[in-house]
Amino acid sequence: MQRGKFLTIEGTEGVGKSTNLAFVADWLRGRGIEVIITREPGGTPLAEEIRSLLLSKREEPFDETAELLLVFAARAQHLAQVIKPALARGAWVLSDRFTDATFAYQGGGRGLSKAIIEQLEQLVQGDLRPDLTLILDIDVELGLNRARQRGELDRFESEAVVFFERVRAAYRQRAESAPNRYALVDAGKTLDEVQIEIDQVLTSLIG
Ligand code: Z5A
Repeated sequence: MQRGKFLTIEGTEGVGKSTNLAFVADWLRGRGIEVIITREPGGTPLAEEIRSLLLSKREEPFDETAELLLVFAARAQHLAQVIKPALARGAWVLSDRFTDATFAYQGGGRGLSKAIIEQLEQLVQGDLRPDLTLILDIDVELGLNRARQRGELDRFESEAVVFFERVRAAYRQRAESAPNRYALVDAGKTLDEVQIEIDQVLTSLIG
């Protein structure tokens, strides 16, 4: 059995990940591919509990290393229960965020060491990396305006603009460092234009 492909979608707030995730899933299913949709942090009942811990606002300051370790704890569970079994039986996995979000939010945003994140990545994932990561890129203020229209903000969404500028820069840097693994999509365009670009990326992936 041929291993399925592992696709992830990333970006800063209000960039349209959820909207375009559904588009990618429909696109692949329309070509007869079995697709599992999942997300991080989360994707299993236990990992979703960790997600609630990470996203909820609290009075106690959240230690940045504790945050980093919780993200990877959720990921270990997600990989073991969902991602690896699905890939092994030939299904494709489409995840709303994965480890690039850790490099962007905990690395870029919080300023934690890239080398430490890489060590945890190796510990938790071994050699498993996404086959393709779509990074939706948008002006931070424009994305935050879209996100704020959805109502109450979670712990991450409440960060300052400068935090998201660092997150965005880290994503862009990753895209530039490995153009074969990443597709950087301009998400500031209309939804139709964004999806034309995603269609082209997927067409070249399928070959
Ligand atoms: N996090 C972390 O720190 N470290 C990690 O390792 C991981 C995660 C894995 C939860 O993520 C938090 O976890 C996240 C980072 C942290 N920070 N936050 N917040 P999340 O992915 O669940 O949360 P989110 O970023 O808020 O994602 P979201 O709810 O899926 O929102 P979205 O992707 O931005 O997209 P959307 O709902 O599809 O779009 C937003 C609105 O814009 C919506 O009304 C759309 O109709 C509209 N939209 C979309 N595209 C367009 C275009 N092209 N034009 C106009 N309007 C558009």
